Amino acid sequence: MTFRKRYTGLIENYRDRLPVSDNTRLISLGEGNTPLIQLQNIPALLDNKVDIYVKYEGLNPTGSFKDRGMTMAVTKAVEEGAKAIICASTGNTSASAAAYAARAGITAFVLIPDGKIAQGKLAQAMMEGAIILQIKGNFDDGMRLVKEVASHAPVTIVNSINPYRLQGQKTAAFEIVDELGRAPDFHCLPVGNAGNITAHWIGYSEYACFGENKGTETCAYCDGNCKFKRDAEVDSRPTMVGYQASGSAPFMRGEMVDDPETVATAIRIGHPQSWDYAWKVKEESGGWFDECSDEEILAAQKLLAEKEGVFCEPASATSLAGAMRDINSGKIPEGSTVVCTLTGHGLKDPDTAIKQSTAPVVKVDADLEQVKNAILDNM
Ligand code: AN7
Repeated sequence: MTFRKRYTGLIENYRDRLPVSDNTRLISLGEGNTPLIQLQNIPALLDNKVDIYVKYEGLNPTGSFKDRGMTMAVTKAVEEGAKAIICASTGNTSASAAAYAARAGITAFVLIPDGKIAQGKLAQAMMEGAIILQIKGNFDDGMRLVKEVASHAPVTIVNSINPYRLQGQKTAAFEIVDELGRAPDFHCLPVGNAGNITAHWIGYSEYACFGENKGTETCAYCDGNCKFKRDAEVDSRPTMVGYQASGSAPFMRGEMVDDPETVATAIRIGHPQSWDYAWKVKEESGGWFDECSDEEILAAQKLLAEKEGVFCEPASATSLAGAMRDINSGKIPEGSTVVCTLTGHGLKDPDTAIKQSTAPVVKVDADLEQVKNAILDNM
């Protein structure tokens, strides 16, 4: 009997493209390798015909894409002798940091905004033994404090300003290209700090610039000295599209936003940390930013769950909400292959889901006749 090789995480899988050595102790929970699901029912509802795939990052070990960056950041922190890590977070980063710190046997300090974090994320950080500092302020206040305190205390910052985070997260682009055999035409993401859109662009760029210096003039990250091998024949990169929630859309305003507000608490961020990188991604890829209202975001979240059985958190649905609008308008043209990243799992934020749900809850006695009638009435 032969066994399929056990999948042991993205560092092991893309080892030659990540900054680890043979002696590095890998702090991994088997992250990455998430499903790229082709939508079957939603495209038929749109005005123009396109192929849409969703990269379901909610199926990472702690339920969000943050695990890709965290396995790298915590692996390097431990290698460099850190005993504690710290982050500010709208929720997912704290859940991920707590888990990887637990795995490594070090301490995680997480700064979260008072009352504006989804229940699932808080539950995770608490169970995983993080020390939670709930601040009277928003994510941006937390981020400022984290940067300040790190020069006064022996803690390693694991927010996406830690360059290892983006290195880990770039592997999502590798996985997509490995599966499709090419880069998609458009890649749509929700944007908060803009770390993830930047990481994807790094990944696509590395894959497009390959082998014997094919396509070197398009790659800004390797100085034309790509040394890697890859399977897929890729010499193209997608157009990158970043969508923000209207109430916290600094990239649309062209300046920082001081009081960000949105139901999508994960992206309630007014001072993005990867501001300059993200503008560069937009320019280099010929892409754009746009914004979605809270109503559009929640409608897309619900549509995805109802029509495809894929449950993501509100922030994640921003990618699909924006993409659907741009497909209908033709800005994303007919015939395109589109990937939307679903950054986090729907179970992260049960309160928002239940609040907007219109699913009929039929109350019946524990009685065969009543159950039967309820079924026949609702067929
Ligand atoms: C589900 O957890 O910033 O543009 O502190 O959790 O790379 O910031 C979360 C961000 C999108 C935005 N979707 O990604 C945090 C945090 C979900 C998220 C984003 C986040 P970036």
